[in-house]
Amino acid sequence: MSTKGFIFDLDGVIVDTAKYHYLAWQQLAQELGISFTETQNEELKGVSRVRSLEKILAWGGVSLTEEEFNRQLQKKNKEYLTYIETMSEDELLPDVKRVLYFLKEQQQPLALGSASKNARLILHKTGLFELFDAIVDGTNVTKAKPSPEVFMVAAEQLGMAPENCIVFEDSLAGIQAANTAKMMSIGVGNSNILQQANRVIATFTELPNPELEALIHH
Ligand code: B16
Ligand code: MG
Repeated sequence: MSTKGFIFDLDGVIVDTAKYHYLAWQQLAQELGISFTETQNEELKGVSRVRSLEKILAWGGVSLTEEEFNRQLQKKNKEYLTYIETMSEDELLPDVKRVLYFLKEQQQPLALGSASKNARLILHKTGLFELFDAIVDGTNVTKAKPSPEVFMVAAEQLGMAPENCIVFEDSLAGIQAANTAKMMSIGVGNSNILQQANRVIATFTELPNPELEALIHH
């Protein structure tokens, strides 16, 4: 039996939480008198919470004491969690459920590789938690993407060699992380942004079951 380790990013691949991150960061930016656009929000995709705040402050030319910085981080997450609280499986991106259940049926090991510290909560809310054999998130790793750490730890937890892992990612930093880890990278989203990926799909709808089978036997 052929086996691959399938590693999924969370935000932008399984669910679209970027819109909630944006709303929460926007509220914070407004309170600090920083204007912050949706284009700038693109640059925060796949970026850790701490690094995101550093970037927003730099855009606004604002500096904060360490205490205030941490207070703002907590406030942002509290606001973000108010959106996550009402999430359900209705918010899964197109065909995510089909892909995960098909791979599970084919006895393929599944891992999550996300920068988010809220990943487990989101998986519970969307009913996917039990499907994953390994969950590696912002609470488990020290180096952010494009470091390959998150995906290397995921492969290790699955007991799979990196060359036999396939990563689904929506951010350029995540694609670079997968490439550095010597894994197959599949970009989910805009092919202009994700040019460095081995392959790009707009959504999982472009990956019907026979193609998933082909990836398993690749
Ligand atoms: P949290 P991913 C990332 O998730 C998001 O893309 C990014 O915008 C966010 O800042 C980061 O998680 C940290 O999230 O504040 O929940 O810890 O794409 O790596 O799944
Ligand atoms: Mg992402």
